[in-house]
Amino acid sequence: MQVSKDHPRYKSLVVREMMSKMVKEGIVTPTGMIAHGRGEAFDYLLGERTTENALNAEETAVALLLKASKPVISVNGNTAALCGKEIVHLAKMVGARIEVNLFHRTRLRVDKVCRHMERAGAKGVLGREPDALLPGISSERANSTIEGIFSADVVLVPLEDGDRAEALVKAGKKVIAIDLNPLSRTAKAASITIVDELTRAIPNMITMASSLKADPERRRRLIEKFDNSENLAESLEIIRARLEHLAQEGKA
Ligand code: PTJ
Repeated sequence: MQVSKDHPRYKSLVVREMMSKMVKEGIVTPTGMIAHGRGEAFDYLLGERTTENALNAEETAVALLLKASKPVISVNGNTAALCGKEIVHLAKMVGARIEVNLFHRTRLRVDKVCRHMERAGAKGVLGREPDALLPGISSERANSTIEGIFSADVVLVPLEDGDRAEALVKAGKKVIAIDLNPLSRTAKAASITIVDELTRAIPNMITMASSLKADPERRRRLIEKFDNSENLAESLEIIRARLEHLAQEGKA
C-alpha cells in the first residue's frame, strides 16, 4: 500500500505496514498486531510523547542495567520488528545478553526472530536451545536459558502483558518493563516500568547510557530514589488530566 506523507497519521501507517510485512515473514505473530493496536491506543491517551516520569524511568532503568552483573534483554516478535537494531545497540552499551523469548513459541519462529536479531548485528543470541524452565509461568514464556534469563539479575522485558514479570521478581530478579499500558500485569509487577513507546524509549536509553557510564553517583541516586508505584500513578494521572482537558475542549 502507498502511504501519502501528508496523511496525519503517516508514521503510524508506515509502522503498521512494516508490522504486517513482518507477520507475513513469521517474525511478528498475527496477534502481535492486536498488541500493537493496544499500545497505539494508550500512546494516544498519553499524548504520543515521552513524559517526564517515563524519562526518569528510562534513566533509572539504564542505571540498573549498568549496575547489573548479568543483565539480559528479552526479545519477542514485536520488539524485534520494531527496533531490532536499537536493541542490539543498547545491549552493547550496557553489556547485556539478548535472549529471544516468545509467547507464541515454535522452533521455527524462535529461529526466525533470532536470525532477524543477528541480521541487526546481535552476537551470541540466546533462546534457540532453552535448558531451564522458569517456575510460576503457565505459558511457553517459561522456556529460558541458564546462560541468559534464568540466571540473570536484571531482565529488560519490552512489550508484554502476562505472568512472567511477577515470576521473575519472585525468582529474585529486577525486572524492567517497557509497556504503554500502566495497568497491565507486567507494568504493575515490574521493578521499573517505562510507560513509553518502545521506539522512543530505546533510543533515549542508548543516549542516556553514554552519560551514565561516567557518572556512578547519579546512577546510585536514580536507583535509590525510584518508586514504581509513584511512577505508574503519574502515568495514570497524565492520562486522566489529558482526558479531562479534551473533554473540556469538547464542551467549549
Ligand atoms: O512474539 P510473541 O509470540 O512473544 O508475542 C508477543 C506479543 C506482543 C503478541 C505478546 O507478548 C502479547 O500478546 O502481548 P500483550 O499481552 O498484548 O501485551 C503487550 C503490551 O505491550 C500491551 O500492554 C501494550 O499496551 C504494550 N505495547 C504494545 N505496543 C507497544 C507497547 N508498549 C510500548 N511500545 C509499543 N510499541
